[in-house]
Amino acid sequence: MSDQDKKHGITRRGLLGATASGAALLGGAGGARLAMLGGAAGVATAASTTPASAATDAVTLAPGELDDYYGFWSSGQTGELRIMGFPSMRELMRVPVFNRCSATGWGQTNESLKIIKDGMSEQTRDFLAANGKEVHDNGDLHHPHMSFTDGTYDGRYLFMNDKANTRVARVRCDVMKCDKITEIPNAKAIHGLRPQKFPRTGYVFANGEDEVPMVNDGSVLDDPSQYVNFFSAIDGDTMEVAWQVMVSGNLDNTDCDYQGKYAFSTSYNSEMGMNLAEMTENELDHVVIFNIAEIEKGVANGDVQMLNGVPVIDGRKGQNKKYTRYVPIPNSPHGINTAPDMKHVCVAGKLSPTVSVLDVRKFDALFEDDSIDPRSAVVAEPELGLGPLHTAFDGKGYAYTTLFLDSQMVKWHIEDAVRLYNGEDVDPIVSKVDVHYQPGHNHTTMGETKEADGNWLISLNKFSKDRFLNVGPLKPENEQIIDISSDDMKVVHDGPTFAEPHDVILVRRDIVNPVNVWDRNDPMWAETRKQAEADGVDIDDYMDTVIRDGNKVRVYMSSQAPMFSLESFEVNQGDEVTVVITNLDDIDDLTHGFTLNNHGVAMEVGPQATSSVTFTAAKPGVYWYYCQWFCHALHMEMRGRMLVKPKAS
Ligand code: RUQ
Ligand code: CUA
Repeated sequence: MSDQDKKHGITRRGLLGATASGAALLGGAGGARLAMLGGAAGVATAASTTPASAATDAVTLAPGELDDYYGFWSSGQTGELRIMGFPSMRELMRVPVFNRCSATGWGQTNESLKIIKDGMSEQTRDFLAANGKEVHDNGDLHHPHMSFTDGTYDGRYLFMNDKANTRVARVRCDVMKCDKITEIPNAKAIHGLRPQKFPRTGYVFANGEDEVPMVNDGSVLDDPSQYVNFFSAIDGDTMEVAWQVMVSGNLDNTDCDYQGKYAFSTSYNSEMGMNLAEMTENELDHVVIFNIAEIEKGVANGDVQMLNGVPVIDGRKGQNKKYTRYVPIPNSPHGINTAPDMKHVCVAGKLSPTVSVLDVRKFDALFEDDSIDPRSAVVAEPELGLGPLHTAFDGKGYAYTTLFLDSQMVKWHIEDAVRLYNGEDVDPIVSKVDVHYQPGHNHTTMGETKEADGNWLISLNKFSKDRFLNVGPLKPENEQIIDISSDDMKVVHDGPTFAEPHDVILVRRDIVNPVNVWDRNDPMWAETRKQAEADGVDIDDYMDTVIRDGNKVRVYMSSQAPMFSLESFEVNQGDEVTVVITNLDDIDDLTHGFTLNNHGVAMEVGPQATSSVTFTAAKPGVYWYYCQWFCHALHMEMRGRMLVKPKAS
């Protein structure tokens, strides 16, 4: 414990508990219970153990040393994916997905615009046009997850959600670029997302969080009795929505089994409440279990309604119980995580101090006989502490749950919790450690696969408060690495990050094998290639061709350090100009760029890649373009001029 901690520790932590529950959650009918939670938080966190020094070395790598794991990080409302080296926590790369990226031109290049627009609905296109935009330039990326084969990561793809604009995206792990974005119809606010674990991905399961009328066209407005929610299964290969299930209540997080039979989602608003008091009213909410084979059968037999091109199964409560079962769970459950023992599913209670443990082997019976009480699938419900949100696993039978209100991580034993539930006198809790502060997600190395190795645990804390130099009212979040090699967990590293890393996966480095140089036949620029062929230009070769096509001008050039093939090109004021560039350098790390002065135009052109950008040359005059990626001793000289001839008036 530091001197500062000694001085302020307990009082400050007590205050934090009160603030988090009091300010953020208090109010309405649930207020009294929540206030109690906040008050108790101060008491529960009296013990404090802070950084041991020896273990810190393990997370510090000498210059030139490589990490053992890739960390794929969400960035929340920043909208991008981040790649970190783990455990050093060195940020390696940012992959733009739902955001607009100034460095790479994501959201501006023709190649990226095609990816973003291809999966967009007609309504969104019209809406954006009415707002003078082509694409959304924001997103809220919570949950990045890798594709699976046979219960473990396979290094093909990463999938992720956009809660802000109801989308699911895919990133190719060979080049670490986004190649598909699908707007999910019918559902609103895609939140929880997980790929199918077995036999492979397969489906990407995604939850809609916001309740809206089934057909949301304005004909029904303030009548929540007609609101529904949708669970979506997206085909991970095509990125098209395969089917959806209409459910009762809203949907929060989701996961699936290791057998390929079931997916399951938490609902914190089984009440279908429209305000805080209503949403937190019931002592029990639920987990919905989805029977994948039965749903597929239902879709094949036409037991669906088609909504916006998607077959939708009615899986609401009280409907046919062969598609879904609803397991009552206390209270406003949030995280749901399947253990690497391939049997247990841990559902974090959030407002309940419990984690409910479901046994997937009990699910068959629920669907074979719909008179069986769905609660029979619950095999343990240990009381762990206040504000349980997410659970991670070490592959050795232990689970690690974040306690938001207690600002702690609790290590507990799953089978012991089952024994306790069966009336045996055992305490499943092994230890608790303070984290700083208010943890949401946590993750262990390979922890959501059957290859969980139990080497490291990370806690993603929503508040950093006093842990770093003050940078003003907006503080970074704090991610803490926890050594779990012994029963006593030790916090060994603080890592600040910008808005807001909800979630992360930690992937063994041998699984991820990106290329160094692009393949010239990459589909990323297939459209551009087609246009070039029509123009008689070979984009795989040196090119310095300007094609005029009415008031459209296509400028083809190649780049090779330290030169563009065109030192200048001329267009007329008002022309629609497309600049196509192939980077002919085929060396590691030799990226060029194209930035056009005072035109808001910039793009990355990786080694052996082709990129293009289109704009209107509206201003007469001389404008320099330059390479914005430092590529050579004469990088500054890597530039040229666009000459814009004034309109004859
Ligand atoms: S949720 S803090 Cu968006 Cu992953 Cu639980
Ligand atoms: Cu090319 Cu800098």
